[in-house]
Amino acid sequence: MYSAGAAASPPRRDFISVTLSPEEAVGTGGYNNSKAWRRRSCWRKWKQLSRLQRSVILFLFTFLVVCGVISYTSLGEPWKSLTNKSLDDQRTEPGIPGLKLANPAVLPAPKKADANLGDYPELSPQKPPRAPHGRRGPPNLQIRPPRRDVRPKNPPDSSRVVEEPVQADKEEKTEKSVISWRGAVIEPDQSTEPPSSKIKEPEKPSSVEAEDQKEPVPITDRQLAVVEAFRHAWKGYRDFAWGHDELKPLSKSYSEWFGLGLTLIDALDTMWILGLKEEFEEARNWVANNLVFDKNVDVNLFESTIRILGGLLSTYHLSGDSLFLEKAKDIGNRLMPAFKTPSKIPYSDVNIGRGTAHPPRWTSDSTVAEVTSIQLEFRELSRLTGEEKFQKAVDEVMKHVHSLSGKNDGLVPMFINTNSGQFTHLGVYTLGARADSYYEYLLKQWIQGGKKENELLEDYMRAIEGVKKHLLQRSQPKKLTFVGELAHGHFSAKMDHLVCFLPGTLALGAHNGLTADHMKLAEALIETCYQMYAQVETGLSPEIVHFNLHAQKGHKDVEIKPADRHNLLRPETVESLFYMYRFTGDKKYQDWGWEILQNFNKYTRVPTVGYTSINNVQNPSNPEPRDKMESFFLGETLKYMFLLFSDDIDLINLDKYVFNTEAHPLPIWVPA
Ligand code: DMJ
Repeated sequence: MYSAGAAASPPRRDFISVTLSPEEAVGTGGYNNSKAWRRRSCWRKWKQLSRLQRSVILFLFTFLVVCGVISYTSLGEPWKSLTNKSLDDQRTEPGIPGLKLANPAVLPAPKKADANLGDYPELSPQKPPRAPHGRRGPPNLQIRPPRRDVRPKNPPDSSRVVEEPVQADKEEKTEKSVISWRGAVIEPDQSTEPPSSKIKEPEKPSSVEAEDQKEPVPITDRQLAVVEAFRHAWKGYRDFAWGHDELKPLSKSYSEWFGLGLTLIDALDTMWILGLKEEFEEARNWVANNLVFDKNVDVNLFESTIRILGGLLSTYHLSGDSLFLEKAKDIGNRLMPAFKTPSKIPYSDVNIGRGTAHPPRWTSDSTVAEVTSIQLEFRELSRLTGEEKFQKAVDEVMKHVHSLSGKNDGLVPMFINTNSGQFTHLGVYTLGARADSYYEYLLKQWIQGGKKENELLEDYMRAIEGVKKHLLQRSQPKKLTFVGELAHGHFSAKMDHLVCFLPGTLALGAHNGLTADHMKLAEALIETCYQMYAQVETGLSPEIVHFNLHAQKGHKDVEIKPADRHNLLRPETVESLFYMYRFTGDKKYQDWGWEILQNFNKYTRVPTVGYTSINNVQNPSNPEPRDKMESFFLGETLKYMFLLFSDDIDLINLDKYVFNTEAHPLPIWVPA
């Protein structure tokens, strides 16, 4: 036993006194390392420290704890991902021991042009409906490319390796799936749910929901040139045709078709997109104070749907102004009598004041394109109002046409009888006038509805196969791929300018996951449509061209008949250029559009005001102005030009909106 300090000595602060109890002394109890002993011993030692010493120790301890917490939180994430990564690295393909998913699989090659339709999962019967009608909002894309991929400089080869690791259960599905031009697939079970006919809740406009919050993309010089062209056209309309259907720019007057301010309504959303606020406000006031549908006037169901109903709906979505929805409801209701026919295939004309409808005087037929290209608008009207009757009427037309015989590998005749509901004038097939937008709306309805309505996709895929089989040919000498016509088994090398909607539609399908060869065909066809301008003396396309199938000295690919050499300021080529630029980023499409705009300025611009259709695209010294500016020049042609020259993919994002056939963007629905 010993003491390390005298008990009677005065307390000193510069040394530590340790007193051992007898049990603690060596030799009495031996070495004791019990927990209780250690705890007591530490506590005693702590108490024997001076206040300064304790403070220093406490400070150091606290400092170490704080450092530890900070370093744990900052290392946490990398640590977690490191852990996950190593787990992923170790994960193997089920059923294939040892095969690591880190090695991406190669997808099967795209289907050939004559691929059996049974290969497409979309063509299998639909599952029963699961949920009510889709709501508006961001798209539900099966294949949503990352932003950086939206505009690849070089569209990838269809057989390229998929960059993302393949999911465990993908392999079997890819065999049955349609392969996109980006090498992605459409899953069979994602395309099986038809829309419900039950529409309950009215919807809000798309502008009300959050748009992407981002810096505005600066407007380009070419876009400014489009704004200038629009202003020039609009000034003519405003000064000489205000509130009437069309401007006659040479005579500085107007023409009426329905007497409903067609140009003004068609141009509303273009002004919104171009940022022409003042012009928009003035036009809005006219709609508020002067647009009256209670008129004893016959209107064409198709034209008033795509231009007026479509224009009002898209303007409602862009502006959020309920005035436009009220007007859309009004015209929509007034068009409904057209569907009161024995077959439910609508009549071509409706008296919107009297509530009566009728076919043209000389026939009880309607045009196939007309009765099948009103669906996007009526379906959207149902979704917005909650009234199912609009959608029911147009869906019935599609179902009926789907079930009809008389198609040729998916290609439809041009007429349908409103009494019998059967196709008439069988044996003639075209992608031009009277049939064109039937094909366009098959794809666009499928996109609008969230890619669930299998019958629409089935009909679209079949029709494109039919085009490839019966209507595609190559011209001489440039070997341009074009879409001709078939009449009772005879091929005609005639192509309407209207057919130039097709490259854009094919590209849109490819963007939404359809087969890679649709994109290839789109690239070939847009080149042809451009040549329909470039090979002509004014650099403007005629209404119709005939292609040379055999090389002849001194002949170009494109021949023009005297009756076909007019140009109505139509949009189809510019429309397709817009899609092609959006999806490929290839600047040549912008350059082609720029050439076309300059030629419109050169040969169709009336120096004082407005633009005019012309009679002769082959005569640069006198293109013979027609004295009429079509409403679609402002509604479509200039809008697509403006969008073509933009590098902002969110300026009408094609994953959120689908354009109707008059270039009015409508929202893509989200599945419930
Ligand atoms: C427009 O009214 C529409 O684009 C329609 O689908 C076809 N005709 C004109 C434009 O050319």
